[in-house]
Amino acid sequence: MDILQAFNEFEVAALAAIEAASDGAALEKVRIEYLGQKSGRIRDLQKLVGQATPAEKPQVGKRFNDVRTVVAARLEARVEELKTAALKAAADFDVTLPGERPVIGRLHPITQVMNEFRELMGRFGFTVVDGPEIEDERHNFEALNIPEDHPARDPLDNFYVACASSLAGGPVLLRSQTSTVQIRTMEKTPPPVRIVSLGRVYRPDTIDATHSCMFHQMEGLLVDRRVTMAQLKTVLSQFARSFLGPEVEIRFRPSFFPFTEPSVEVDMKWGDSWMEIGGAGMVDPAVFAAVGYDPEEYTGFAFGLGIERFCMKHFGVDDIRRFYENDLRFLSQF
Ligand code: FA5
Repeated sequence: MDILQAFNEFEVAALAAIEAASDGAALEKVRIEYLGQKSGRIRDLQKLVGQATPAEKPQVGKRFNDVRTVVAARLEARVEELKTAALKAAADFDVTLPGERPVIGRLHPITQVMNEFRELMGRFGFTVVDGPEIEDERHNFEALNIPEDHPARDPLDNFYVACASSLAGGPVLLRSQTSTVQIRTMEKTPPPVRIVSLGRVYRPDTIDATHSCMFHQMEGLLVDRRVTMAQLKTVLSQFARSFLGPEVEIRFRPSFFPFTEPSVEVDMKWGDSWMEIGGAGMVDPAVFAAVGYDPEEYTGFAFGLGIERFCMKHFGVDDIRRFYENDLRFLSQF
C-alpha cells in the first residue's frame, strides 16, 4: 500500500535527521520540519489518512499514530542526549590549561606623545581645548590677520572643500594650522586665556622625510596683562626639556607670521644640526581687535609646534612617513 510506504519513508528520514542534528538549534529545525503543527511534513501524512478506503483506515490510522509517537519520542530523547553531552564537555574543560592570550592594541606613538603634551602643558596651567578640522576663511585666515591676497591663502596651498554648506556660507577648507583655535577660543572667552589645542592640520606639501600632507600641531595661547616674550621662551624651553630631557637646546630665530609681532621660528638641536619645530610670537594687536579684545589692555603670546617632529626626536625615527604606514612591525615598538 502506497500510504504505508509514505509513512515508512517519513519515519526513516525523520530519524536520520534527528541523529544528524548536532545541537539544540538544529534539532528544533528538524522538529519544525517534520512535526510542525502548521507546515510540518506530518500534515501531509495526515491527509493520506483521510484518503484511505474504509477497509484500510484502521491499519493506516494506527500506523500514523505509531510513526508520530516514535519520531516525537526519539526527538525528545535526542534533546536530552545533547544536553548531557554539552554538560560533559563543560566538565571535561581543563581550567588549568594556559589560555589564549588576546592581542591587545596600543596607542599610536603620535597619540602617546599628544597625551604627554596635554599632561605637561596642564602642569604649566594650560587648559586643553579642541577645534574643528573643517574651517571657514575667517578662522583659518581673516581673524589671524592673513589678508585675501596673502600667498598662504592660495587655493593650491590649501585643501579647499567643495560641499553644499560651503556654497551657502562661503568657502571652507581643511584647516592648515591649529592657530584657528586661538580665534575660536578668544571669540568665546574673555581674557585671561591660557590654552593649548592639539590636532590634525592639512597642507598639500610635497611629502618627504620631514613633511606630510596631514600632520599634527600643538597650538598654545596665553593672553593676560603684561605678558612678555621672555615668558614665551621660558615656557617653550621648559616644555621641550620636560619632554626630551634637560640637555635639549632650543633656539629662537626672527621670522614673520601675520598674527604675531614680533615672530620667531623655534628650532631644536637634532644631532649636529637644528630642526625647525614650530613658530611663535607675541599676539598681533590686529588679532585682538578681530576678536574684540582691547589691545591696549592685553598682551599675549602664541606658539604652534609640529608634533611629528617631537615624535621623531623622542623615538629616534628618521622618516615621518613611518607614522602613517600602519605597519604593525613599526608601530608595536612603541
Ligand atoms: C604655523 O603653522 C603657525 N601657525 C605657527 C604659529 C602659531 C606661529 C602661533 C606663531 C604663533 P608653520 O607653518 O611654520 O607655522 O608650521 C609650524 C610647524 O609645523 C613647523 O615648524 C613644523 O614643525 C610643522 N610642520 C609644518 N609643515 C609640516 C609638514 N608638511 N609636515 C610635518 N610637519 C610640518
